[in-house]
Amino acid sequence: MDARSELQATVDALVQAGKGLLAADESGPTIAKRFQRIGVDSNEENRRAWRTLLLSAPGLGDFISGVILYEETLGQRADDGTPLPELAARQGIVPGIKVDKGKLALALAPGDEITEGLDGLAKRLAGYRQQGARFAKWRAVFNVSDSLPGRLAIKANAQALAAYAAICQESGVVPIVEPEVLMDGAHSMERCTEVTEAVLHEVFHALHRHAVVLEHMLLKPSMVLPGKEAGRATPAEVAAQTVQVLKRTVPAAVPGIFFLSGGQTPTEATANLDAMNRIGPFPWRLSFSYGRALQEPPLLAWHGDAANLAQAQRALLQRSRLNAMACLGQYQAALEDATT
Ligand code: 5MM
Repeated sequence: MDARSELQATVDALVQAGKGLLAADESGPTIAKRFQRIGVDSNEENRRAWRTLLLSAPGLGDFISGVILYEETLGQRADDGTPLPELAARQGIVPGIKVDKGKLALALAPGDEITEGLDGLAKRLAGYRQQGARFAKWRAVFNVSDSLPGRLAIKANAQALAAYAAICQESGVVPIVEPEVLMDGAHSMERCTEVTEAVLHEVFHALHRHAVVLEHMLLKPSMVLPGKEAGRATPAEVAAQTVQVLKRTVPAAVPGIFFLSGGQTPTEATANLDAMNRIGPFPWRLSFSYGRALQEPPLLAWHGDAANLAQAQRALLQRSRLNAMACLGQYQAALEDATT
């Protein structure tokens, strides 16, 4: 298969009606934070057990088309020796890999951050491909205040996202471009709208400059929401505002927009996605690429105890099913009470 057909095949496998992505790519410090909540030590064995539980949930492939993994997981095996990426692939779930190296303070721009990881990326991608990864993810983070993010942070992160996406495509790996406008703070929904629009404009300018093929990439944005300390917006408000920003900034050639949950509760993330899909049709598929909003219920059910495995897998399936319905605009809050 030539490189273009391979990228297209991966996009087709990921972008399916009524399916989304599971983000299970928490770095060391982040997974430690998640485990701390349930009193579980973040050692390699516990991380392997948790991610094996997720990827082996029977029927997960009915709702999940791809999973984003952390580098360590790519090399881990289930108890029977099956490599974890293969466990996903057996369920028809495409394995992907987080390739950024995290964020750090942007020099001479107080309060702003930049994501790093471009050095040696092409070489790393070749290794990840051998381990089964067919797509990648890079996350840029934007803090919000009256003055943040600054122009420099918007431009520098857009540039890095575009350079990453171009390197991925040249390596036969589909890039997911993730610009996250954070919910932290007391900013208004209007301020989030303004920042998200500015960020997405700059990201697509940079992608164009870097000759990234829009048909062979996916976007993973945050929804337009008020800051966490500024109260809540209704799903109808979130949907209207988010869709307006996307229509203004994301070219129709992009096949799929897979939202991050960003600190919303699992039910909020589902209801907001559903509200968007009720006001379609759109040129792109609108779906989910949730981490916390998919993993929180099964994590609380698991508690690090193998005896809770089946119950935790049922909780993951239930959340995945509800989000799959939201992709079709068919979610109903009453379904939250259904037994898992
Ligand atoms: C924003 O985080 C991404 C989506 O997860 P949520 O739905 O929970 O917001 C997630 O893929 C994130 O990029 C990974 O968890 C890696 O995060 P860290 O901070 O560990 O690099």
